[in-house]
Amino acid sequence: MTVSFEYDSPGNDTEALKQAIANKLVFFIGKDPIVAQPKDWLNATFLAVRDRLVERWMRTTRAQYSQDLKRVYYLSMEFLIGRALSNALLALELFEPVKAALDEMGVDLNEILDHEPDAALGNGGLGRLAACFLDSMATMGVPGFAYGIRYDFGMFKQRIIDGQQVEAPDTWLSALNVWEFPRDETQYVVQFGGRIENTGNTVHWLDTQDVLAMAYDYIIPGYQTTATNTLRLWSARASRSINLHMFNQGDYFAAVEEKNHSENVSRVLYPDDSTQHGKELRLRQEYFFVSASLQDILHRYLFTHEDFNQLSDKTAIHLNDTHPVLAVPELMRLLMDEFHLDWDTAWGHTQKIFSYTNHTLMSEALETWPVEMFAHLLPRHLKIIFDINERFLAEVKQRFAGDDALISRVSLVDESGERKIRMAYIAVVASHKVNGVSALHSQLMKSTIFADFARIYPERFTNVTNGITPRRWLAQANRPLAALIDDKIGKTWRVNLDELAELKPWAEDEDFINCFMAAKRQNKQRLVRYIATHLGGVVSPDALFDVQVKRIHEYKRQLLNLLHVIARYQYILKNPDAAIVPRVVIFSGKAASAYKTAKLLIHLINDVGSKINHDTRVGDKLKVVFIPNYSVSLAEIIIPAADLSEQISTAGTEASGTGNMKFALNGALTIGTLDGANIEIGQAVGADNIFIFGNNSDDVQRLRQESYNPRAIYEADPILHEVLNSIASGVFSPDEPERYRVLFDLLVNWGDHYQLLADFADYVKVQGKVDALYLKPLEWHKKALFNVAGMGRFSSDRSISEYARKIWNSSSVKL
Ligand code: DL6
Repeated sequence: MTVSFEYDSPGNDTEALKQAIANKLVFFIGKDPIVAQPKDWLNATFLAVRDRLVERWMRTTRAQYSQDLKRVYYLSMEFLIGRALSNALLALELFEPVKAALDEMGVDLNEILDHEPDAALGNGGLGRLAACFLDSMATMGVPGFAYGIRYDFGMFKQRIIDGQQVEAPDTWLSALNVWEFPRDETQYVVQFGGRIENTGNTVHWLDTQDVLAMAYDYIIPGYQTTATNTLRLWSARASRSINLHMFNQGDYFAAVEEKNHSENVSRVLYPDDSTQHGKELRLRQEYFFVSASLQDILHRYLFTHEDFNQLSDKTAIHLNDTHPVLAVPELMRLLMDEFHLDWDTAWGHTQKIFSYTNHTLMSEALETWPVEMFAHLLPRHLKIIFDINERFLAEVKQRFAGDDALISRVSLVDESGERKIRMAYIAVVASHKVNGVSALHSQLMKSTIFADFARIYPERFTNVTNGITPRRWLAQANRPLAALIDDKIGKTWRVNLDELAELKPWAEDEDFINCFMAAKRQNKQRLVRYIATHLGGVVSPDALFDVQVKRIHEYKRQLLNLLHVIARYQYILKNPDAAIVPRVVIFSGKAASAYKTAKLLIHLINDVGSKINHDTRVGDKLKVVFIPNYSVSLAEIIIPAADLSEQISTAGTEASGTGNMKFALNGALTIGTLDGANIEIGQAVGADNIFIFGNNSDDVQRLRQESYNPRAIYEADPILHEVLNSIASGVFSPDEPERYRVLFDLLVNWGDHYQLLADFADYVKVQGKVDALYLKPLEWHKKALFNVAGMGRFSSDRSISEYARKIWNSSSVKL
């Protein structure tokens, strides 16, 4: 029986909003307005805004069901979402009305927004890309549904103590989280361990230790559309049967222990995006979330279908990197063992359903798992992987007869030492499409890590260059610039970023350029205030803001940036009367907690900063600032304030980069290598409007294979020589002169793997060109405007429409 009833749609005028917020404050939060704290107002506002989304959410879900659309499931271990309220206000176009309503109640919206903790369920680029994609999928009506883990502790909080990174837990869930909908009724059993037993054609997985996965839903609002999507995060709960059994026997302590052990699965996000940590727990996490997600996906499918005939027509599952690859054997297991499909039918669906994005070529980030660990934790899945492998290798043998080396190279099991399962290879074999994230990366993917597979399955490989959502990264983060753009070309660039190209003619209008400069200055002043409040330092907005914010990693070469900073410092000391463009060099980023070199780099940045910033001979000519605890919300303050964007990875190592896009969209000029999406940004904004330096990826490869001699470069370049000697001899660490010796050795004596020295001279030379241009503000800002105007292609809406067309074959919901 269908119950039909009416409900009032909540109003959006100031009076209705005031009433709604006040009601939430009193009746939900239970606070008298007289004593309510900013946090209470935040939650009350959150709840009032959420009400205005729920109706859209239900309508979208109903439409998706009734139109029986193909659903796109995005599986990702990471979603670096940041704050939700300001984003929802923007999507609903409620920022001004809510601000007015709160104003009338004596509450400052901007102040309470600052009290929302970031949802930091990701490490860096991969997780933030997932968040941008959620925004675009909702905005474009792609029937998307994303799955991940509701970590109790997200990305660690970084504090800098005595110049060094200190990690503290991110307790983002300690306060009331009014944005999520706990779904007590949506829980799935996830099995681990045990043994398998065959009866006839049926395989049983028995004697397992079970954990429950409980769903928490988050509404993902689309911008200026009633379409929304859902992010469903899984939280681990101890399986009830275990608890009851132990409690009944009176062994309370063991029952609680067991409970804690089970629930550890969703406790913490691994603070490392390139190496495997706490190996077994990480594997458990991966299986936990894909098993729950796959059960949920099939459950939803069966809600409106009676058999599996249409499964692959109605379902696309996207693997965001290799972390969710266990979804492949899990789908096979469910279809065969639970729903009794035969292998060929199950595999036919699997290959049509899955697609996979690779986000890195770095071997340490390509997951492998010891066969032994697999056998002990996921015996049924190991068997399925072996079966997939057997069939796959038989196909390869038949097609490439006699090429035995190929067989062992492409086997899903690495037999070269300890036997290991190659997760990326499973992803390629099981997916109908595999994409890289920039043109260069996709091409290198085919010529390096997946060269053999590109021969076997050439039609599978494709490229979808990354993108960023213009809603968060321009409309929300940079209100002064957004307002200026609205004034000239209207507001629809938010959903059609190509329209930014209409700004180009305005480069000839000096008044407009002056307004453009004024917007940048406003953003710089906001950052200056942030630095003053949080770090106590004074920097001048007149200086060139030279910014490198991203994970701290050797391949991203923050050290190359620092070598230039030191060279500049030494130049200033030697040439006290020389005219020099004042610069504030800003760094921000976290190092994986176990990554010693990266942590040492943070220490060096802070030591160099402390020396330079206190040297009265330098004054405002040069300042170095390390802003702790980089996060999405901090990026929203830093990026719009940048003049210069440092994208200086060794060519061929940064798969795409998305920070590079955010900076250019906010009118910073890029200094960068021919790496990742920098290349495409250069093509889009014009070679005259970007500073490219250094070796390209072919040069890097050639040097690596042939004759790279960093010591010779060090000895031949007096500037570099002096810079490196100052680091090695303790100029920046007089209390411990040997502290940075290892960095010197890495560069000069141990091969300089990321070829900093090869690019140093050109980098310094091009930095000189940056200075020269900055002395001509009109010219500089014209070029900056060409950057903004050229960024249409880098909207995540474009990326998502490519995924929908080339990979998922999905269509949008009609509302
Ligand atoms: O594709 C998103 C993002 C790229 O923009 C970065 O270039 C790339 O480094 C990053 N990869 C990761 C690590 N991946 N793994 N595993 O975050 O992806």
